[in-house]
Amino acid sequence: MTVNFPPGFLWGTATAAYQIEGAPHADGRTASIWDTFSHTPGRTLGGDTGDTATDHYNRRADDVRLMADLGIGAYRFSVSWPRVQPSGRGHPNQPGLDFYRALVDDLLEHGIRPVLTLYHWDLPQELETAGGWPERGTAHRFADYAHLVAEALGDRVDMWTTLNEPWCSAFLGYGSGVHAPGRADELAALRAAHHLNLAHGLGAQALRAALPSHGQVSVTLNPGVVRAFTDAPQDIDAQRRIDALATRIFTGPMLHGSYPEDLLADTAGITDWAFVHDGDPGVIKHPLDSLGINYYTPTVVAAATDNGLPGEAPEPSPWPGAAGVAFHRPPGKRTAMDWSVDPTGLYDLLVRFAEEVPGLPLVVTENGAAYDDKPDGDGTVHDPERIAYLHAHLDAVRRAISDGADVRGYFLWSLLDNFEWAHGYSKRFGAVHVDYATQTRTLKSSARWYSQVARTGRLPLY
Ligand code: PNW
Repeated sequence: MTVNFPPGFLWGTATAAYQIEGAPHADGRTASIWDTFSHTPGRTLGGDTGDTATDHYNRRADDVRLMADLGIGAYRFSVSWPRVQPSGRGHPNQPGLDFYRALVDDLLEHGIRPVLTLYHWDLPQELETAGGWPERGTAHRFADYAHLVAEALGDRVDMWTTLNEPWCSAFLGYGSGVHAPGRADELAALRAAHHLNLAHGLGAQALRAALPSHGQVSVTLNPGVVRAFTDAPQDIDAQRRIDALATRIFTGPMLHGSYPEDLLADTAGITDWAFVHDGDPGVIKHPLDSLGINYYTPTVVAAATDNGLPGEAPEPSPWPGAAGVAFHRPPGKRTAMDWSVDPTGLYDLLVRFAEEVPGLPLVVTENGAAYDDKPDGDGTVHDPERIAYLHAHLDAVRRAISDGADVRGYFLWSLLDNFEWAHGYSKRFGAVHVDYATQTRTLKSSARWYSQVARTGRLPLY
């Protein structure tokens, strides 16, 4: 027996420009904040950079053929802003746009639906030098960039996403500083979050103005699945605080037109939020055609207990104003990221948004797992743990659909092993193994398994 997904369900794989492309100096591209960051000693594991990555810039056609051979129906990729608008403002760089046009044409030729993300973290360095996301002007630069890409590709791409995981951009980039640009400043992180929200709203407006009427506009979030360690009131309050900072800081303005009152109160010691101008919430709440959800693992929180001893200096936190919250290790099996495997979290998220925003289609724009995959010598890579992970999470999607969630697609992160940000090449998320010394691609058994699921629209019972 098998279970079926709805007809038309999109089966995809996902990547991001800096994680796969390489070719940082080709055809007029300039540096992004990730070039600067990864070339700064001590920022990434082993000093890894995206200079070569999976060499996708030169292997685009082969990689598309690989997806076509697997029967993948949709491909979620991102455009590198400094490739198509090198200084972050002004005229487009035609050779950069030509790369994405060729990619999209290859996809369409093979019947693969292109799903384009405008911003997957690679801000042009020039815009960071001018202040980056903590500055309001960056949101306006983003809208101009959105318009430019829509003008160039709007005739052949109909699924558009403004931002990927603005939480990571704001709070890992400017809060904890473990992502580019590596700043650790609570106020800057909150300002960045607002200007990313504003960029989404202005960018969505720019897309609507430039796209044909069938163009769909979306955003991808990584909403937190935040669980309380116990049901003691102080742990429930920790859960509320982290849910506000992880999720509602974005979904409040984007879906409901305002910042949550409790978030404003929790962060009052950091800012009075005067950087939110009258009219901003109205811009940010732009009607969406779907909401993209990325999910990997849940978070477990409790109220921090003070043991009375002088503590160590705290690490810079990605949670502004939440020093009173302790993070616990969730139970269960773990991936190579040390993330716990918890498919119920994905079910909970999908049902949450189905109830919170009735009528808004949902798309799982990323889900997947890193494992220590090794070729076994006879040309195959066996990754039964990844198959189990994918199976369990797809089963959670199916359960959410049967409980009423309108989920339209699922994108496996990732097509290829790639540059896993601060972890460099040490973490392999691909359905396809990459030997970085030779750039040889080898299908993992999960790729063959996922290919069957994508071709049939059915999840085999496990
Ligand atoms: C997402 N966290 O990143 C990204 O969209 C991908 O580019 C990335 O490769 C993938 O998930 C796997 O990590 C995240 O620390 C990175 O909470 C870090 C976090 C969450 C998401």
